[in-house]
Amino acid sequence: MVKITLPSGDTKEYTNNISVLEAAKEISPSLAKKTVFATVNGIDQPLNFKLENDANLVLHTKEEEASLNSLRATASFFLGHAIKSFNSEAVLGDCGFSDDGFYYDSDIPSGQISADDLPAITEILNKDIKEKSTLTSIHTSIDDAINEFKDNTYKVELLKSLKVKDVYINSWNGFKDFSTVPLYTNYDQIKYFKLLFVAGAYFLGKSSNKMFQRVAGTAFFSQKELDEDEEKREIARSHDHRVLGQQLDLFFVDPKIGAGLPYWLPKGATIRRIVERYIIDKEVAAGYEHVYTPVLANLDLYKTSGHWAHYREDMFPPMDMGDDELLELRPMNCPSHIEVYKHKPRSYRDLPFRIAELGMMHRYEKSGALSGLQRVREMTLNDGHTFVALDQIQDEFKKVLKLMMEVYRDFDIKDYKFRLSYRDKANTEKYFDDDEMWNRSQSMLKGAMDDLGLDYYEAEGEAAFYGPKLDVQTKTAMGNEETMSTIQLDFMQPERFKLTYVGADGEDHRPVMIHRGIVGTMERFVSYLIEIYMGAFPTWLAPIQVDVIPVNNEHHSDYAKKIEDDLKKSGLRVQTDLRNEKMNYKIRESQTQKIPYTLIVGDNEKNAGEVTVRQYGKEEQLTMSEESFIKLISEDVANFSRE
Ligand code: THR
Repeated sequence: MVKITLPSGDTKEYTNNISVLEAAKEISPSLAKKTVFATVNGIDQPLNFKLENDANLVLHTKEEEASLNSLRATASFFLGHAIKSFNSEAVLGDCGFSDDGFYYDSDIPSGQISADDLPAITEILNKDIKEKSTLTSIHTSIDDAINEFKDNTYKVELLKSLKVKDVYINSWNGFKDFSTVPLYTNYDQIKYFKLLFVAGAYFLGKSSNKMFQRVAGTAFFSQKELDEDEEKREIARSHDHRVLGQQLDLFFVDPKIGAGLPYWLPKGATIRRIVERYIIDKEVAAGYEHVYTPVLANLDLYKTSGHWAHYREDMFPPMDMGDDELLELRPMNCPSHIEVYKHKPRSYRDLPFRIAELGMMHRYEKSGALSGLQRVREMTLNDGHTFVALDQIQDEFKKVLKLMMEVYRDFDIKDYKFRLSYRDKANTEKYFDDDEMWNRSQSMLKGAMDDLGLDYYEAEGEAAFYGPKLDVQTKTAMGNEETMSTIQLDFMQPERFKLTYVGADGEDHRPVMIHRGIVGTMERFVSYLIEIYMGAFPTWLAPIQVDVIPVNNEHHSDYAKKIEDDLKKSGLRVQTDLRNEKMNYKIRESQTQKIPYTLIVGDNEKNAGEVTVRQYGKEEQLTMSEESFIKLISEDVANFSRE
């Protein structure tokens, strides 16, 4: 017999070897139904764990978050098995539960899982879950687990990276995996789940590591919760720039023409042009000189810069032009700007020397990681490189940060975090192996942030190969974290290119480079704007600012056109809707297209030289003179905000 003590202090005697589930049933069958796992003498154990000795027993029921984690870890385990059944070549990587679901990362050498494969994988999952085999989930030490998974280097690395001392080795029908929580061994209860998407995920979350394909899903204990979650995701989708990009005719990406190569449609291009003009003006005012440099260069340039040795995985293969000429699409603009610096001898009087460009570059992102305008293969970076003397670093860093803050204020960007991105010391393939340089530049960057009293978090393995970065991290509507702006310190490339300036002492000195992107790439920045504004852009950014609607095409088109012309002369972006549709339909359309101002013009307006104004999202209408409207909208544009 074993004696079990419950949290209430009550004790019960059972025959030896009774399982947790059976013990729960003895207490109450309805309690047993709700139990997912138990804590036995302080250690979490699955339902089919056998109670062999006297124990303190705490049952965990479905209401607890830990139980939901166990359910999702179990779903993740079966997902791993389903992926392996779907393609036996799949190498399995990270897996488990997350805040809002579960996931499994895999790498299939001959191809990749796409969203189209999710129904087939779901079918395998459903079949597996119905199969009545025993699932074991055995508590074990990390060291034993490392030994158990020694054939899969990824699993071994994952185990080593864990902060806990023990894990669970899970087995089912010959399939083995590990988890950090005990699985829900009554796995036929995994009924309310859904696979949601496929995305790229770097191993251990470090962008310097290999990218796996992540299949993500969610699971709950009831249909109701699954439905509520679906509703929440629906709201997120209404922010999703890919959905809005299509609805509002802003851009498209067609994998048949080129995956990750976006086409900017007129309205999207207008937003981009406004951002480009805005940022160029801002930078010129801040002392940057704008240049244009080529997207193609001799491969040697990227051999000198170090990109070829440390960044090759992200680069397109060189184009062999014959006669030993190899041309490379640039993955970054820094080497081009270095060439601008090198073009003439520089003196200390030229420093800080600030070069900027809306520089187009190409990076070979894995197809699974591509997403609308957020993750692309061709991008235009609002790039800038400042060449400074050692004692100018701090000051220039602060200037860049100030510029960044002004830009954020103008675009109303509030939701972001600062990340100090360091190298991964162990990864000498990705990062220049120079401890002194890294220690110096990392502590300089951290020192500058501490001086400014700004909050940040630190991340290893996120630095550029040539130096540490201050990254500004934002969240996409779908919850992914992306870098928007970046400020980077680089001692390496000036060294490799042997850059010099003549100092006040008449001697040659080595400058330091600060790389920076303020609004980041046009692609990612515009996608961010689409998402934060949900397509309802403030007037200064809206691709169409005014929609003029005649009450009756026959009688009021001329007046509508006249208004359009007048407004255009005032520099506004206007369209007149002369389609053969009813006025109310056109007004609705104007709202669907989220146009800031709709002007309705009929007899009264025509006779009085007025317009009836309706603002996006508002019901009331105001009639005013044309001049008053021009004044109103001009103030709105100048204020950079709809409010
Ligand atoms: N080279 C840097 C980058 O691509 C920019 O200069 C910011 O991240």
